[in-house]
Amino acid sequence: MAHYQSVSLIIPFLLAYLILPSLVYLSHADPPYQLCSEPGYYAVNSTFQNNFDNLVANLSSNASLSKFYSTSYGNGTNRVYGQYMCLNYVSNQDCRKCIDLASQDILRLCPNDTEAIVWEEVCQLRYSGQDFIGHLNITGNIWKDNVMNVSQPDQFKLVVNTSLQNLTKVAAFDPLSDMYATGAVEFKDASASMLYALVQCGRDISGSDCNICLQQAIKDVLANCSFSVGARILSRSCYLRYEQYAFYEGKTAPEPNQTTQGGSREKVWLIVILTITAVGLAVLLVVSCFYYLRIHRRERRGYASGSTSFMNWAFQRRSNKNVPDSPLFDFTTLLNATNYFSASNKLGQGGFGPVYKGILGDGREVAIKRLSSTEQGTGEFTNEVLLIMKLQHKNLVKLLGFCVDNEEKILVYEYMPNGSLDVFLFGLLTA
Ligand SMILES: *[C@@H]1O[C@H](CO)[C@@H](O)[C@H](O)[C@H]1NC(C)=O
Ligand SMILES: *[C@@H]1O[C@H](CO)[C@@H](O)[C@H](O)[C@H]1NC(C)=O
Ligand SMILES: *[C@@H]1O[C@H](CO)[C@@H](O)[C@H](O)[C@H]1NC(C)=O
Ligand SMILES: *[C@@H]1O[C@H](CO)[C@@H](O)[C@H](O)[C@H]1NC(C)=O
Ligand SMILES: *[C@@H]1O[C@H](CO)[C@@H](O)[C@H](O)[C@H]1NC(C)=O
Ligand SMILES: *[C@@H]1O[C@H](CO)[C@@H](O)[C@H](O)[C@H]1NC(C)=O
Ligand SMILES: *[C@@H]1O[C@H](CO)[C@@H](O)[C@H](O)[C@H]1NC(C)=O
Ligand SMILES: *[C@@H]1O[C@H](CO)[C@@H](O)[C@H](O)[C@H]1NC(C)=O
Ligand SMILES: *[C@@H]1O[C@H](CO)[C@@H](O)[C@H](O)[C@H]1NC(C)=O
Ligand SMILES: *[C@@H]1O[C@H](CO)[C@@H](O)[C@H](O)[C@H]1NC(C)=O
Ligand SMILES: CC(=O)N[C@H]1CO[C@H](CO)[C@@H](O)[C@@H]1O
Repeated sequence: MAHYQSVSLIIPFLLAYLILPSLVYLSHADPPYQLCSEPGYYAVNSTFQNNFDNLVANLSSNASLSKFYSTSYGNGTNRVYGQYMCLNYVSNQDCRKCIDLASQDILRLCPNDTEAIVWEEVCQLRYSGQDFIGHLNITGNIWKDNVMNVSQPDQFKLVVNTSLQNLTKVAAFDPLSDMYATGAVEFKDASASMLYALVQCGRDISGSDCNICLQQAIKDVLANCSFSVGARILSRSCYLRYEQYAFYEGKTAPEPNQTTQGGSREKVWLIVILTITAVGLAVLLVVSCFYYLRIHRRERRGYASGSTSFMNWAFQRRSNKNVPDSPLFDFTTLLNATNYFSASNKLGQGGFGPVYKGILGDGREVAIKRLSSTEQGTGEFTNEVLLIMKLQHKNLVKLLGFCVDNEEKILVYEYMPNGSLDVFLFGLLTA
């Protein structure tokens, strides 16, 4: 019977894996966002296009060196001006990745435009045939907010305002700030206890222009996003964001309540479709589990009976740390493998937590998923992971093991440089 119990335990786990990332995705703003110039296209194979291509390559190559850079390329009327800004908290390596992504998105979203700007999760990229460098332009800001609302909007608005005003003062007028400031203040709400905010200005504008830019952004955010638990303002020369979790420390959004109300019809349909798909997949999995277990039991008939239950297997594996392929990793090993979960090792953000690249002591490359929060108890978690490891298929990304240490629950996968279908299915890397 232990087999059947284990199988039934795995279903909610898999369902959570399949459905939750999609819900998280739907309840948050999802970049890229863009502003493209209305008139004005450059011709194919023109000097402008050639200059644009060079400019973007130049900006991109600089993104691994600094968080902010402006430059231009070409002469006369075909000169193209460009600028990028990465949020200060990201590593140079992630900045480079973000600008590379933005370079592709800006071409895709604003094809042949003589002027455009694109905002990604942690960076923005901008170019124009006009010289905008050092010139403030606060028109046409974009705001994005979370669909979830706070429970005390008036108090929240007040705290958001003072917090952002405080940070703006630092970013605009403290010469040591690099035109960047973050801060956290206490704010008790139904679903959270803190407010985390970030402001940043382009380093080409003056402190007083930075102040003007952020004041406009604060005005926009208070006028348009006052009920949201999180929001961001995308402006040409500055950026503003607040959340109820420490996003600038690499923290991820807490899981939303599954009883989330509101949202458009489209979203409801999406959730319905995703749920049906997930249930279908789960049923398929259960059927294959039963099939597998039946075959497996038949194979075992000739062997000693009684001690073959899954729980026993798990226990034996757990109690024998010298077994070379032990699935248990200790936390210190994983800390060393990921350079203390450094931002530069981060591969991406999954629905259940960030994923890091790690190198084990023996040189093996692994992908390490640090679950941000699970309701499961340690024993339950351990059994489910061991079952998944037993059931996994050759063609899926291999789960090598896991680690449970106090609050930490970590999954260790084989490293696949280019990702694959199950990476998406199991929410390993997708956000
Ligand atoms: C642009 O240039 C490429 C190579 O120089 C050429 O193959 C292509 O036909 C040109 N396209 C147009 C529309 O002129
Ligand atoms: C990168 O930026 C530095 C200044 O920050 C500049 O000297 C250098 O030329 C830039 N490199 C490229 C490839 O644009
Ligand atoms: C811009 O003009 C300078 C001097 O006139 C020339 O050396 C340079 O190659 C030109 N650059 C481009 C991209 O056309
Ligand atoms: C943009 O350029 C591509 C070729 O690079 C061309 O096929 C397309 O028609 C152009 N689009 C516009 C809106 O000019
Ligand atoms: C700001 O940028 C927009 C779009 O490029 C432009 O239409 C507008 O004239 C600019 N405003 C100022 C004050 O430069
Ligand atoms: C949040 O509040 C706004 C304004 O009252 C409302 O339009 C929106 O439906 C609310 N969203 C949720 C998820 O309750
Ligand atoms: C935010 O605070 C500033 C300065 O403290 C104040 O002038 C402004 O009116 C406040 N905005 C809102 C919407 O409360
Ligand atoms: C803003 O700054 C003032 C003075 O430094 C401080 O007393 C206050 O607690 C800060 N408020 C917030 C919300 O950060
Ligand atoms: C989420 O659910 C918990 C209990 O399940 C409830 O106390 C809390 O108010 C909910 N939060 C929101 C934002 O709806
Ligand atoms: C925010 O709201 C104000 C007034 O409610 C509106 O004038 C402004 O255009 C909005 N800002 C953005 C960026 O949509
Ligand atoms: C990578 C790249 O395109 N670099 C170019 C940046 O701009 C300078 C001139 O300003 C070129 O010489 C580089 O080749």
